[in-house]
Amino acid sequence: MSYYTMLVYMLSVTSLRLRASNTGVSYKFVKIKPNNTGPERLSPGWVDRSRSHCAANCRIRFSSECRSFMYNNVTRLCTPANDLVPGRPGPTVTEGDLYLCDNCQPYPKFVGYENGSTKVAYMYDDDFLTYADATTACNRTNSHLFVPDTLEKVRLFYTIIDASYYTWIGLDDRNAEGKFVWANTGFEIVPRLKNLTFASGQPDNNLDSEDCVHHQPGATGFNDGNCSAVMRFVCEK
Ligand SMILES: [Ca+2]
Ligand SMILES: [Ca+2]
Repeated sequence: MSYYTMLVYMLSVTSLRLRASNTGVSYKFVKIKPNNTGPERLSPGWVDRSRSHCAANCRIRFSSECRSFMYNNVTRLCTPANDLVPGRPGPTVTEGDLYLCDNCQPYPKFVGYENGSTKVAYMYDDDFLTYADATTACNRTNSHLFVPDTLEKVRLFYTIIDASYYTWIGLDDRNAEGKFVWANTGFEIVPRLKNLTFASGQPDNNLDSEDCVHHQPGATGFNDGNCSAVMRFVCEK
């Protein structure tokens, strides 16, 4: 075997092994009974051939976002879903039974919170990203930067974070100077909440370059900072 033939042989074996390991991954889904948690639906369901095809198609279409699915044995409706979140409803009669992935790779875990009319799932990330990158990171998990648009959610925000780290919230005036809008709705923060939640003297658009809002260690309230700074962030959905 020439050196070249051997190299080609080694490369082909390697790629075969890679393909085998790629296609050889089988995900184990176990049937569970939801209690006070329910799955987050990823899209409307479709009629599938079988429960195992439903599982496979869920993974193919939604990759690692497919963490669970619902399957109706009679109608064969297959509904793809994500993590289980407290406060979400379990499967309906139409959706059938709930199956949860037992051996999926770790996925950002959202924590459910419910108090009166406040019902959110949040994830405190330990990455340090710019405001735009943090926004993208949240969007990848079908979420947005945390929006403390009520006093209850402001209080919740401070219980989620480690206050010794700079942390983005979903509020910025990137589009119109001085008009701070929420990441989820685009609505402007109401003056009362703005007065209550920003640190004294903020927002000040320092050096004409501060458009993104964050928690600042040691400050009693939010600050508008430079969007290119890298800091921790909280996602919400
Ligand atoms: Ca500004
Ligand atoms: Ca500032």
